[in-house]
Amino acid sequence: MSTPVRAVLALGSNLGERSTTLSEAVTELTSEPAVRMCRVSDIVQTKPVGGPADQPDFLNLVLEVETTLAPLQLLHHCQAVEQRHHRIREVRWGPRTLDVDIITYGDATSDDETLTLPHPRAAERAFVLQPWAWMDPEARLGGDRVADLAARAADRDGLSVYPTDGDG
Ligand code: A4P
Ligand code: MG
Repeated sequence: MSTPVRAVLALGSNLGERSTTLSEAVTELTSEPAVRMCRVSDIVQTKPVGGPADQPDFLNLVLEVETTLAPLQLLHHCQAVEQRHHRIREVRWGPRTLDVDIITYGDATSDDETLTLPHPRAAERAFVLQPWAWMDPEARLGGDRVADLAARAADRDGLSVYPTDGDG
């Protein structure tokens, strides 16, 4: 049995029943016996970064897990959960029912385009950094405090906490 590794996942949705999709995805991601839930952030509503100008706002959250899956096994698990939500992805950075990205996998680093670690754009995105910093005020990414990166991110003003009794 391999030693469990802490990984941080970022989830986003801007089509359909967004908050329901996110909470089902958290359940599905952590129902796999090799993936144990550690912490989950609040849901934030965020202005789209990149992609078509007129796409709807996103809901985003961050999930910390402990896993014995290897990095590529974890990526395939995340992609299987995306597929269960009939993800539509016609345009890069365009609207999607569910996006699951691996932000960090322990201290692993990789330039492989199939799985780049840490996620190459996470350090500049408040929609990942801010919920992560609220969930884990001590979190660090590439030597920086995640909270500091969040405060500097260009999209930080487009973000608000989404009420948990929201209708999706
Ligand atoms: N891939 C490489 N590294 C990773 C990783 N660390 N985690 C590869 C997950 N996947 C990784 O991703 C394309 C390929 O990236 C995959 O085949 C995988 O092998 P994708 O999820 O299929 O496509 P995508 O999401 O359209 O593209 P991309 O480049 O991953 O987009 P991003 O960077 O994830 O950005 N604005 C707001 N407010 N909220 C959002 O959630 N999301 C995006 C997507 C843009 N703007 C957003 C949001
Ligand atoms: Mg993605």
